[in-house]
Amino acid sequence: LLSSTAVYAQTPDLSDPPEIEGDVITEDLGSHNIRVGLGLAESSPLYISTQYFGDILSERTEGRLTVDVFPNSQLGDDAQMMEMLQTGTLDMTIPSTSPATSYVDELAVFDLPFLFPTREAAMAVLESDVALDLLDKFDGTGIKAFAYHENGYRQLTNSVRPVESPEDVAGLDVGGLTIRTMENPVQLSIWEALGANPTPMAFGEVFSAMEQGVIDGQENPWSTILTSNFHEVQDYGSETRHVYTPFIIMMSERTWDRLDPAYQELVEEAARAAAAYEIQLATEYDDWARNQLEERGMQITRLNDDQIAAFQEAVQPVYDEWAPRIGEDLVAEIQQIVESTMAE
Ligand code: KDG
Repeated sequence: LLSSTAVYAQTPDLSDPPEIEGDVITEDLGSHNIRVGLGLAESSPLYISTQYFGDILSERTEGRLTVDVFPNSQLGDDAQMMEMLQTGTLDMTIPSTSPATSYVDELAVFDLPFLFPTREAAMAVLESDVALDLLDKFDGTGIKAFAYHENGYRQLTNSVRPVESPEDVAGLDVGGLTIRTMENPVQLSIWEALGANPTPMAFGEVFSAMEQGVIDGQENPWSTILTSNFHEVQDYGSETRHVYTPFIIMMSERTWDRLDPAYQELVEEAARAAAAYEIQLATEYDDWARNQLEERGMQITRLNDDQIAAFQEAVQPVYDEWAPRIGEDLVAEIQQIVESTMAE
């Protein structure tokens, strides 16, 4: 396992982790090694911030709490790792909200396309009581959810053709692109509405499915596309920004129950600090990753407002179908927060 300093050195343009502050717990309240499984790679902002989470715990407990991070879906995919939290065979994971909707239906609000016109709007929502209350809904599932991280704006890549419009996705005469989606019904609806052949699949299988030509493309933030080396098997990218989904940092209730209350408090605090740091890293990483991808040969299409509007219009049926199921009130509350940031 790489140390956080070594990990950090891989991406020189990113901010250093904030100074670790707060009291050190000198009393021996037991020793625990916390295993965290991630889907993403070592160079991802998520991995770097999870190392920072571990550094906080270890520094503030004189090494009695330690964290080992297992990246690259090596312990399982998001769905499997959440099940492992329930059974207590894994301590922590940080999945996308999309597969977590099988525990908390309402999290599907984040799957709605073009919900956040700006990152500021997304931040205002993630910090709001409306969003934080959704984390409490994990109560009773065997999982304890602490905070949102940023996954970010998702962009489309494929190996077949440049995409500037929904018609390019649907491929009118030649047939729709086969696009891997996250395992979530709203994501499926989005790509159906765009005329693609959507194929839900766990993240860990995406690279080889693209390499073998089982799928034409996928969609993820630039940082994930870069750190998972998708550019090696994808020639075209489009800056669609069609969905903004967060990650959730979560722990097995069984692990949580074994921790002394003072450690529990520290874990919660460290999770929030790691989330804040990750959001900063992810924001910094986004443009940098896109430029890196271009330097490495990916042809990236920027879309103007009219082109984005065409995608927005094409996915309108997704709102009609899903807003009532997710809850009209919740969707409206989130949209209100978004609008309040746009009015400023
Ligand atoms: O650890 C996070 C990943 O497992 C996953 O959630 C990444 O956005 C993702 C995807 O496309 O599945």
